[in-house]
Amino acid sequence: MKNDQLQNSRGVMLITGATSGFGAAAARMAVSHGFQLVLTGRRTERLQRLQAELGLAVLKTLAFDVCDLKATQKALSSLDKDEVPHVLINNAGLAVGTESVDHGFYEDWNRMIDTNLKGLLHVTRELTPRMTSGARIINIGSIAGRQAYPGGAVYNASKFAVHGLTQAMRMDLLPRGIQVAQVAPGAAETEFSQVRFKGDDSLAKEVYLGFEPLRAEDVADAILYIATRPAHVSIQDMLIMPAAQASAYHYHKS
Ligand code: NDP
Ligand code: 8X3
Repeated sequence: MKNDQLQNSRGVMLITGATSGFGAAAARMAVSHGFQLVLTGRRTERLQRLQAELGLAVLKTLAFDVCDLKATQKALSSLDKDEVPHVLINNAGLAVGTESVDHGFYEDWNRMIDTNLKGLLHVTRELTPRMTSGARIINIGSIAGRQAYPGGAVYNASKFAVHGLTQAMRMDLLPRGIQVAQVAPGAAETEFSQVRFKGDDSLAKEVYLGFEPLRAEDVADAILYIATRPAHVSIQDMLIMPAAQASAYHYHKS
């Protein structure tokens, strides 16, 4: 990014979970829209690679685990005034396992609740006091936060929580002029299923057989659409699905 482009910046976008999937795609797309970036995730090397790729548009990378409150506080308190986001993308999240509720693993359940719900709260609580009128927050929910499905119990619960939390956050932050939106995607091929199936590539690939899933860029496009609306326009909620998916249960597969 050149100096004159920096002066025309749309402001700072902070993305959690920028090391892969939706977060990385949103980071790349945000640069072409003129945002400056603060990129976060746990994998330092991925953050460094993205910074090398995106150059001066990246103001800072912060490697921390959103589940760890102290680490989150330490990382986010390092932001200078001009690095505080105008747009916060609460994207970091995961599903782990597909066991039914009578066979699930506490460790998996804790990871999902700690990341998808408590992690989102940690980041939001640390940043919102410093955010100013006109700022936007975009939470990444899911179709899994609208419709429960067998084997999804705790992931469903965490994303239903994001759905509710998004609405309450919008009400709480209304007097401060901070908009709060949710993007809720259906099936998208990222590293999501590799994480869910604990590194089993063939199970992960099977999820997307016989239909064309969303790409990370499709979701990034929705995020950037919301982030670039005029100040008086608030997109509150966007459900975005592959054409071959009608609901959490209905796929048209070849
Ligand atoms: P990816 O697995 O590709 O990306 C997940 C991102 O979250 C990574 O950058 C990862 O970074 C980060 N992350 C995970 N745990 C933590 C943590 N404890 N602390 C900090 N960062 C963390 O998946 P997606 O891009 O698909 O997922 C992004 C979001 O979208 C998630 O909230 C997911 O639930 C949601 N979603 C995904 C859908 C899909 O079908 N793919 C559909 C609907 C919603 P790192 O490992 O470096 O920490
Ligand atoms: C991820 C989409 O349908 O696998 O949130 O739950 S789904």
